[in-house]
Amino acid sequence: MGRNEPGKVSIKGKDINMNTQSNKTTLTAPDIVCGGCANAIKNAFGRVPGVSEVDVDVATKQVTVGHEADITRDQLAKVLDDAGFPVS
Ligand SMILES: [Cu+2]
Repeated sequence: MGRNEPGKVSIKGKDINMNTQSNKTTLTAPDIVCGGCANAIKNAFGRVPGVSEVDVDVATKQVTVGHEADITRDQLAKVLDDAGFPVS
């Protein structure tokens, strides 16, 4: 009891992590058709500083990116675009 978790504060009952300010953005790219596409997209985002996680759902053609708060949706869309998967 009484153990403090560094960086965690509670505001009005909601736990907020002050260490990693991260956002999640979901983008849809209709050209995602198979696991190869998913791997290519994961590799592309793996080279982007500030991106912490990437989840690609081939069935729904959705890419969910965990990233630092100062990365915009447009920047993420450009990464997908450059990898050959234009965002709808
Ligand atoms: Cu593919």
